[in-house]
Amino acid sequence: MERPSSQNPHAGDPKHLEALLRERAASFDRDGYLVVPGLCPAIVCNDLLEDVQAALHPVLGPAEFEADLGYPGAPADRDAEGGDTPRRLLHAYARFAALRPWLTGSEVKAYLQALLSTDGVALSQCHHNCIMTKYPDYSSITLWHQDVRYWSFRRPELISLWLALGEERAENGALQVIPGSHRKAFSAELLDDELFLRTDLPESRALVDQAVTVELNRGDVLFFHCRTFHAAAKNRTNLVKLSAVFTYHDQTNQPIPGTKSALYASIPL
Ligand SMILES: O=C(O)CCC(=O)C(=O)O
Repeated sequence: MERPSSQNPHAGDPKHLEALLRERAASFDRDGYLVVPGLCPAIVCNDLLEDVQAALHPVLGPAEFEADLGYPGAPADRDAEGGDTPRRLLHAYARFAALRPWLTGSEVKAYLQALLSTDGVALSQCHHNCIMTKYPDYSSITLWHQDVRYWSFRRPELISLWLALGEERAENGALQVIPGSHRKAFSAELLDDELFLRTDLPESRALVDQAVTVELNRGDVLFFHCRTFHAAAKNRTNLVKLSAVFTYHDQTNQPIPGTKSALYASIPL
């Protein structure tokens, strides 16, 4: 996939910034995803990487392991070979102080205000909020899905921020997205019992044929809508892939009380 040129939106004059954000919001609205190269400064990525490495060797909880999810290709259980392969370091907002000022800072906020069309943005502590790992050998395949399937908010209008902490390419399991899928209405038959897309049906095959692989470098950010279908393959390289993933919503779009989405308070930006 072609990557847009690197551009710091806050470097130019306010009029230019406004126009740039408007243009990018229109592209997000159409495609359901947006790549912003270099949105996270190198110093923030490097500090975070240091803390993440310390939390992975040995794995410090709370964490989720590939075997816990049982996605295709995952070790059968925690006692199987590769059973101790982590998938996600959880509660990343609370754990990784190096990232907090950037996650709630002016640049990220300006993007989310534009993409969500609101002044009041909040970061959810209940969804994603993790360091996503993809290890060689024992990482699994994530089938086509929409993140909103297990989320309970008044409106299915949340946006996730995926920060690459290293190169993301097809070979190491970069995310793939189906452009425009956040806007399509789907019949329930297209989804299996776990709400993954059934790719054996011609209608869903036609969708998957439009998929693009989102290639990222360290510091690049992918924003994607919670209804955008996405998937990822195994990591076929010998280096672990690390990404930080967080989800934001409009403050007027509150989680439904009593659901998992309401377990922890959101952080207003
Ligand atoms: O990196 C992957 O395997 C994709 C993860 C993903 O899509 C998810 O957890 O929702």
